[in-house]
Amino acid sequence: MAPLPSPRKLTCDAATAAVHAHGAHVVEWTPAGHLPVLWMSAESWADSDKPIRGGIPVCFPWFGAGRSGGMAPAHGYARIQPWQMHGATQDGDASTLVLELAGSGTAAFPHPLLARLTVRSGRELHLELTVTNTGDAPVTFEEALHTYLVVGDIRDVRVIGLDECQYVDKAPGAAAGLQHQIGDIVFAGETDRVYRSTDDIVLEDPRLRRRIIVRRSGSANAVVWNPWIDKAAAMPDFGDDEWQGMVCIEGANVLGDAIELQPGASHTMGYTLAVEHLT
Ligand code: TA6
Repeated sequence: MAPLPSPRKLTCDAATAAVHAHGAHVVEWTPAGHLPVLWMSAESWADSDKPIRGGIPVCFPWFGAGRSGGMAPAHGYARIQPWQMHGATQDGDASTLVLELAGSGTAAFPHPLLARLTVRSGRELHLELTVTNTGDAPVTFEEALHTYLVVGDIRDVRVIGLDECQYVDKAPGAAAGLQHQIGDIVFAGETDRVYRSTDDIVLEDPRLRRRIIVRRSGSANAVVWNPWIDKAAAMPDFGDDEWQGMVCIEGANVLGDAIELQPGASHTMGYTLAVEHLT
């Protein structure tokens, strides 16, 4: 275990961002004229063998404990591996960074895959996760860009755009089977849902007087998570009261929407954040 080096800063007139080679982890994105958009726990680990709490964890090549359970580490190995970071480039009003992780997998997941994350920080934040099957057999994997967003107070926000979508409710004691979203999502307890959705999602935050728009491509699922009181208290890398100031809205391909790649094939999932002031 070693302490993490400082992240790579991406600065341009339109925004400031920071990216760790550890896990290809975006830990900051602040567009000009706005408050920071990505939430980071004050209690986050900063060790080379642990995931960072906050920002945009890259969950790959499985989500949670995997589709059949029992997989470790949680959310896959990619977020605790050192990715190869290529040089940053500037184009007009954005800075772009490419990171890659190649490997033959693990004993539990013995599949050679190449993952490439492209981060483009400007007036919007755009991520593309491209996975290539570098082996000679088909492989099925899960992926999520597990984005933590800053909110003024989780009890005041609403998530718009998932109305009528089906979801799996992973909160403790939740009903089994597919549920059906009625209207906007508001928060009054631990919320942990995997939606089937390809539409844009809007986080409306009256306290910070802004809306955050989440746009996805190549992503069949959106995950919405807030740990609330008990789960926050149970996580050593999450402050007991920090649940009030964050929500995760993730782009993903998980569970029944896991991606199968033939040898030599690639798949790209896109995830974009935009911020607007509420007038
Ligand atoms: O995306 C929501 C979720 O799967 C929750 O179930 C919770 O476990 C969260 O991810 C955080 O997982 P982590 O392994 O980063 O603590």
